[in-house]
Amino acid sequence: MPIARAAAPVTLEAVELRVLHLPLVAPFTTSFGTETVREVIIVRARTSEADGWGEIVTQQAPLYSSEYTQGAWDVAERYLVPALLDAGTLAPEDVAGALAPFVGHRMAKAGLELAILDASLRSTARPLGEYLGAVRDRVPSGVSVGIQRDPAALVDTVAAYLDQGYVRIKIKIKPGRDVADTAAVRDAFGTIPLQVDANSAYTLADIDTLAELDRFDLLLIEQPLQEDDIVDHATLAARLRTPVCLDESIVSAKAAADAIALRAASVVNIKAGRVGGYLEAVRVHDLCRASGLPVWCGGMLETGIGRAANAALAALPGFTLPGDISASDRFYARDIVTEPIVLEDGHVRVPTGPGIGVEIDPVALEDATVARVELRR
Ligand code: NPG
Repeated sequence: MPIARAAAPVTLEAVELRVLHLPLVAPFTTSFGTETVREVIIVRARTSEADGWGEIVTQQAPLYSSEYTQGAWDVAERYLVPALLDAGTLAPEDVAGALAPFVGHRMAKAGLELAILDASLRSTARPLGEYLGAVRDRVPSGVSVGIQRDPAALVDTVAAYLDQGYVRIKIKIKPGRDVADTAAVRDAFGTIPLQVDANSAYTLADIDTLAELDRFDLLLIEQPLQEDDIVDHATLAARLRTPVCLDESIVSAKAAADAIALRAASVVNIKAGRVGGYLEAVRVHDLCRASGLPVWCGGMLETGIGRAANAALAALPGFTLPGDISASDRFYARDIVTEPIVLEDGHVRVPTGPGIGVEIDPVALEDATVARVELRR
């Protein structure tokens, strides 16, 4: 029986959108490119009851998925925010329905829903974790390591994260930077919990190379094939001993149900932005749990806003693998919240304050802002 989730309705008066540019402490390289500055949209929902904060986790360019920051900004400003302002008084559970007529744009919808959910929960002093169904007060923290110059540099980078206490390592791979990189990390650090992420960089023609990874006893291989290659993922999963985990392909609870039915995945990465919000993320969690699949919480280089919300989500009972919920300083020298998430004994704490449980640092927010708009009723 799913837990009933009913948060207080709020009356939306205005929505502020900001584009932030946050420099990364080190370049982050994946199969789709290198990021040195995080571009992200922060949402502030002004309601009669309280203000709430959300984060739209798009990247500057549509490389991870079809969504990108200027596209999210445009659809939010032109369609999504006006629909919410028209709705007037609404409960967080009504947001997805109010936005459902607009196809896609899940990251934009997720950021808006989080801001309204945060406002609602703050108005009744209720923590997000409690609302979502958290059963833990801290969650194990894994780190996602970008592709480095060469395997030796990768070993050095991983060593530094292990020294900091991260309990699970994920390395990014791409064709030509897979078996040797994985072997180098296994050779250097033995049986540490290790997984790889391909971000859709392979096709079934690479099946023999991907099968070579079986000898490394990985926790999983994440999203080896394209977003819409569900049947090919099933073919691959039948051949590999390494569990196949889907990320980009799982855009909704329905997509998760289909992937499970087709045996395309035996593990699921849950990202609220990718599935259109934290409420849909809980539905993906519930479905996977009922089907016996482990899930873990993915990351999109979130600021302190999204990082706090992810920690709350990852405290649900089905999150049995460590997530990409690293400390704020893994990416940022200066976060936009007053108490950025820190690593404590390999774990991060689930915030216990009202709503997302963190406060915004107004100066840091202003300093990082490169565009701002406020839409009113
Ligand atoms: O710890 O927040 C984090 C980053 C985790 O590797 C990570 N994210 O494919 O999962 C991913 C990847 C990503 C980064 C995706 C940037 C999209 C943009």
